[in-house]
Amino acid sequence: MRRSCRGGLLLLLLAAGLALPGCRGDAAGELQGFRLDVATAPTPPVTGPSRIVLTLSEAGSRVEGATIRLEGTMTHAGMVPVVRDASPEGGGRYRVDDFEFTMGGDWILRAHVTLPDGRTGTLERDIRVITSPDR
Ligand SMILES: [Cu+2]
Repeated sequence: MRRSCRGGLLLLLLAAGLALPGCRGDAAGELQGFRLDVATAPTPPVTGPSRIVLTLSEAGSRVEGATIRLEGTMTHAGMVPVVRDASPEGGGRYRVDDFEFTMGGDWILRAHVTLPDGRTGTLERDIRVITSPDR
């Protein structure tokens, strides 16, 4: 059973590696305890112009008075991120009217958040974008 033991050790090492902090290389880090919900129009999201409404909450309560810069990117090399500032709408909602999904595929929407008390951090949501038949 030597072989399976070694496999187990490898798995353990991999798990330890994954648990290392700071792998994402974002200085601000993830905002713990907060939640970001994403709605797009059109839905489901397609390539081209899109309106995005972000809802920020903490423990089920909407968070007003934050500042959010939305960065949309993909995991492959050579991708130019799409960055927009969101406008507060009240009720913990923040809107971007002129977002643009420049490619189809798997996107990461990363909200750079400044909370009303000055704390900063990021929240991410993955989103799949369909290639519009018009493009
Ligand atoms: Cu891309």
